[in-house]
Amino acid sequence: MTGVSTTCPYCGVGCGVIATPDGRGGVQIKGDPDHPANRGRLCVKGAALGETLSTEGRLLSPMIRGQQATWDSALDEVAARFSQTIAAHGPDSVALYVSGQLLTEDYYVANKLMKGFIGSANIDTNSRLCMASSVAGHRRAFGSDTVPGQYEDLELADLVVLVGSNLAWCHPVLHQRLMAAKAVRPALKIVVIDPRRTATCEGADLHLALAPGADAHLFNLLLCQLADQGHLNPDFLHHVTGLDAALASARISTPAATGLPPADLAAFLTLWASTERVVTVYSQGINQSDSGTDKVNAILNCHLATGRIGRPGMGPFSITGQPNAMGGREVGGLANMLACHLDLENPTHRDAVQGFWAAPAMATQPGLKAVDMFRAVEDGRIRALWVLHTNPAVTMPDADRVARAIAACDFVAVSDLWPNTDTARLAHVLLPAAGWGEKNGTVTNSERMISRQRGFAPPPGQARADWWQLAQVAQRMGFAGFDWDSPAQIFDEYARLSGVAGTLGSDFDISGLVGTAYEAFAPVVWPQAAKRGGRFFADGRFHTPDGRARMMPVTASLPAAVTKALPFRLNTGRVRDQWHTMTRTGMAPRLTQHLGEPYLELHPADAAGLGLAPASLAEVSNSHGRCILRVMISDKVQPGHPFAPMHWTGETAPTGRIDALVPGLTDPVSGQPASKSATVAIRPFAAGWYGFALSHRDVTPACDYWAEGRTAGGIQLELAGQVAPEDWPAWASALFDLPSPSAMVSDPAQGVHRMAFTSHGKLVAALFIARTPVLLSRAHLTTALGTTDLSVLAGRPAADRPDPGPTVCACLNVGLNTILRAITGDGLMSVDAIGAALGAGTNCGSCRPELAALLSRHSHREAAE
Ligand SMILES: Nc1nc2c(c(=O)[nH]1)N[C@H]1C(S)=C(S)[C@@H](COP(=O)(O)OP(=O)(O)OC[C@H]3O[C@@H](n4cnc5c(=O)[nH]c(N)nc54)[C@H](O)[C@@H]3O)O[C@H]1N2
Ligand SMILES: Nc1nc2c(c(=O)[nH]1)N[C@H]1C(S)=C(S)[C@@H](COP(=O)(O)OP(=O)(O)OC[C@H]3O[C@@H](n4cnc5c(=O)[nH]c(N)nc54)[C@H](O)[C@@H]3O)O[C@H]1N2
Ligand code: SF4
Ligand SMILES: [Mo]
Repeated sequence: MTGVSTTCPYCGVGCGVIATPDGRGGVQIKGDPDHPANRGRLCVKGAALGETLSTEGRLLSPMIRGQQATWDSALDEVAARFSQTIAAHGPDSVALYVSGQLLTEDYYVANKLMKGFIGSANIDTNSRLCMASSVAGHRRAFGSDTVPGQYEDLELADLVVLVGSNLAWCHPVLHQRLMAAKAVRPALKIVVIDPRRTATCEGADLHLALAPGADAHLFNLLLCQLADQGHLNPDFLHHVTGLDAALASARISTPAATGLPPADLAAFLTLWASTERVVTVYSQGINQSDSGTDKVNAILNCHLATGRIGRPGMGPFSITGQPNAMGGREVGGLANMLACHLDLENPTHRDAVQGFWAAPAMATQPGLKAVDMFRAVEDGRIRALWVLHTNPAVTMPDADRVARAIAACDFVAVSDLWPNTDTARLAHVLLPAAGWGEKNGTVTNSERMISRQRGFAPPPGQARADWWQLAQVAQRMGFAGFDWDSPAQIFDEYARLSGVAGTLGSDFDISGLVGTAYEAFAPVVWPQAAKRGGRFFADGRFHTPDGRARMMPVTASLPAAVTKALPFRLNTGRVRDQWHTMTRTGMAPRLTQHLGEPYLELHPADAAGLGLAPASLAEVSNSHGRCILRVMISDKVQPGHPFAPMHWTGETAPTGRIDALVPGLTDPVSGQPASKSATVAIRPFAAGWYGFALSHRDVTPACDYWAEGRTAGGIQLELAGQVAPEDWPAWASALFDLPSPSAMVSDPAQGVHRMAFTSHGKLVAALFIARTPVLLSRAHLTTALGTTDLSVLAGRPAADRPDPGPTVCACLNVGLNTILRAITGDGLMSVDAIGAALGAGTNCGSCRPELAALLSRHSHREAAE
């Protein structure tokens, strides 16, 4: 079969992928050289897509209360429960919770069903946890939710400022484009603003490790500097209102509030002020805050005041996280929006959409935003809920409370690929969804480029596309206008509606795509008018009532202070090789090797104060919940401000669900939760024993702490408990569900127990127990599964096979020790030299910032010696 061109299902960069099924069940994945977003590049997650397509364990048929069911009965059940609930309690007693990973066509159907036919706007999306503050900031400033710029602006700029964005790990291909531009033109300066020293700081000219949450102070100070030093743009300010009020508020901010060294602060302010071509990229470090909308506007204010917007190489750039976060905003997936950038609260807009849809019951008021929606589920205002393509029992703030609310809801339907996600396990009706590569539709990336996702394999079992599920339920609820045969027809209807929106002044008018050849559809940026070059606002025309942009007065605030009882502020976010709740990336062994366990990155001074040793376990808690996390001591975080990743779940590490600790505190304008600033207490977890296990098949340990990761031949488990079992062989047999071990090494006085289980002479499971964290080479041990080599019980690699250490380059499987040996032993001096010697960093390039960090650490050491 020839390659199918499609779009990566992960981040908002929206890279083109060529997928070529090999005819033997496998799929070869390559970057699409013709896709304008990536020109053939892929990051490590994209490159590993082929390893995540196994259908083993997939949800293959609808289930009603744990029993297999037909599509007819499952869809009838969802429709009937929704209709009955509405009849008894009104339209606001039902809700849809959807996702920025849905395709535009899925999203369109969900939105039409809820806002036009059920007559409630209780449809919200995980974009509330992600982009809502940017949406609200854009609408306040521009009158519309419009991202003005294009990716190439990062390459054309003289200064790129990355605020609260770990671009190197979260938008790797865009980061590579930026670094490539800087390599050609070193005058391009890069500044990273992040309390944490991330991989993105490698290759940056300046890192501002500001006080957490102090961004609005920083941009207020910048606005003052712009005004005081003659950098305002009087011509552009004719198109802008609110300068004086914004400046008056900005004047209250003080340098001290930023926590920055005065020289660094001054360097940044001068650089930004004096550089015309400046792009300010921002992401979750800005959005996920209880004053996220203000922070967005503090950034937009500076670009509006200088007129640095919508022209090549300049502008504010809110970068989207999910593959279709932008498409969902365009289609009106948020509870307070209508389709095509129209306004739910504007009667003219509502009437136009109602007329177009021939809708019987338009919602007239915004629905509940995610956090409030789950509160309403909790207190019974919402009695029927349908969750599609998201895992709120893990990723919502106050996740334990959200999980309890879902569990207690009268009726819950979940559409997912897998039956065992933390959310799916709580459903009454489970609907098997067709996944990436099995379905068709469109997505919009961060630069407003619409691309096709195309199927290249049939869905397994009875799995069906999300749009089809939604349209079927709508029809079974008795609604007309949901009888499409294909996503192409839905896209066409949507494009026509956008034409109606265009006549009402909306910028989102893609009616030029009506009747487009859907199969051959090539990536296209809207607006399509060529003279704009895909950018907005250089002409000073905005979508506000008076056509002028609005600078907003921003009274900068800081997150509420920590307390004596909860003295640490917990930052959360992503790791390089995992995607959210790991339902896809968790399947690829090579993606587990980089950072394979939930951890707490803690400053050495904090660790010393708490008596926490490297690789020990910490118990992190507050009134919302409790986690147990592996301690990673690092001066990349500031004292008092540890960091933990968001990826682990009840399936992979039940005590690693970080949102159990995050309060449901939200921004008052956008409703976006403050996911990066929970206050917590930390203390050592009193582990009586630590363990590491390998198993050729999935097992569920019964102990205080466990974390699972996939390896080439099965799974690996990190384990710990307070009280050691009396009989380790019996405990191990029960864990693996296997008869007694075939080999064992024990030193009970030292608390050391090692045992191997074989089947037909081959290693199928192994357990390593110690009183202190198990310091054995995981990379070495995991290669033993399925072999006859029982020397693993010795726990050390043989002399002829040096331990490669933890994986740095996941594509070519090159470990830390191998790289360090080459740097020190062979005197390698550059990332390219490492690539030439070991291959590391030469495939997708995602690890290049880490290679650069290893090199710089080594050269520092040499300089100090
Ligand atoms: N590998 C990977 N990539 C992804 C994803 C993934 O799951 N894995 N998810 C995608 C999605 S949906 C999204 S939304 C994006 C998110 O992309 P990013 O926003 O880049 O990622 P995060 O790690 O959530 O947070 C970014 C940074 O904000 C910093 N930060 C925390 N508090 C503050 C603060 O007060 N001020 C400032 N300036 N910075 C702060 C954190 O230290 C962190 O480094 O990533 C997308 N890409
Ligand atoms: N503490 C903390 N919490 C956070 C964040 C943070 O930075 N810190 N970030 C927040 C952000 S920005 C985001 S975007 C969210 C992400 O959080 P979620 O959206 O909850 O996480 P995912 O793992 O992406 O969930 C997607 C689900 O859809 C399923 N799925 C995959 N393909 C399909 C399909 O084609 N159809 C259907 N129906 N289902 C499918 C997957 O198996 C999975 O269960 O997390 C938020 N939560
Ligand atoms: S940067 Fe990586 S995850 Fe993002 S779209 Fe491209 S290949 Fe996919
Ligand atoms: Mo996101």
